[in-house]
Parts: sequence; C-alpha cells; structure tokens
Amino acid sequence: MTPVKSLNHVGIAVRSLDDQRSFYEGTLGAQYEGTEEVPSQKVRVAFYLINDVRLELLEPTDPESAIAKFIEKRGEGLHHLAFTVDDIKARIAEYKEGGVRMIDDVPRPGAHQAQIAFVHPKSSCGVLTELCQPAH
Ligand code: CMX
Repeated sequence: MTPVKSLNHVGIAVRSLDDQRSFYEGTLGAQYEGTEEVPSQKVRVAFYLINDVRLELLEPTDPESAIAKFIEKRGEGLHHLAFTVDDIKARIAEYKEGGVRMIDDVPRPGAHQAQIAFVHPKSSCGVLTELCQPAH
C-alpha cells in the first residue's frame, strides 16, 4: 500500500458556522481562512488554520446532507479525518483491492476544488476517513 502524505484536515460537524466562530477564532486563536459552499456534499464549510493543522467546520445546507443526519443522530462533534494523497484514483483502486470498504468508488469534488473519496467507518475503526487530492 502507498502511504498517505499527511493529515489534510480534521472535519467537525456543526449546526452553525457563525455560532462557532468566536470559539475557534476568538478562544483558540485559529486563523480563519474563509467559507465555501460545497453543493455536491450539501454543506457549507469554514476552514481554520493552527500552524499546519487545518480544521474544517461543516454546516449542513439540506436536511438530506450527511452532516445533517450525523448531527441528528450523534450531535455536533468530530466527523472525519482527511489525509492528503497524490493519486486518488490509484489509492481507491489499491484500497479496494486490499479489501477496504470505500463509500466512494470514484472521486467527487470537495472544497477548494480538491478531489475527495471516503473510506467507510466500518473499515477504519469507526473513524470516517477521507482521501483528499488537492487541486494544486
Ligand atoms: N464517523 C464515524 N461513524 C459514522 C459517521 C462518522 N462521521 N457517520 C456515520 N457513522 C456510522 C454510524 O454510527 C453507523 O454505525 P452503526 O451501524 O454502528 O450504528 C454507520 O456509520 C452507518 O451510519 P448510518 O447512519 O446508518 O448511515 P448514513 O446514511 O448516515 O451514512 C456514511 C453514513 C458514513 C456512509 C455517510 O455519512 C457518508 O457517506 N459519508 C461520506 C460523505 C460525507 O460525510 N460528506 C460530508 C463531508 C463533506 C466534505 O468534507 O466536503
């Protein structure tokens, strides 16, 4: 198996991006990088940087969003870990070949024009895991 490159971001499900801003920016002192809508995932995301650690806060934009369902069932909180890869199609093929259960067989568009694909939490110790190939 080809190792992932690095931790890309930590995903946190929230009801409201605006309500969390004072904690992440004001209390933790994280650097706010901006907000983006990701229609394919039915979410609005805000990125914060703490040195080289990036946090992605995810707010649902639709009751059918995976994030809305997550919050409904489990409440707000840690949602996923995303790892940087440099050839996402090859990694998906490799993982499937190795018996890893993928949610996405083909990459889908994520924030910042990245290509993303999720490993099912049943294949990753209960931690929803995202592969992320940045646009640049
Ligand atoms: N982390 C860990 N486990 C999770 C989870 C999460 N974020 N979300 C769901 N689960 C677990 C559930 O607890 C459940 O476990 P049990 O069977 O033990 O109860 C299992 O996964 C199945 O969950 P479910 O509620 O029956 O199924 P859902 O319809 O909610 O689907 C999942 C779950 C993970 C397949 C779905 O949320 C998904 O496809 N996620 C990937 C896409 C996504 O999360 N997009 C939002 C982020 C977008 C972005 O980063 O841009």
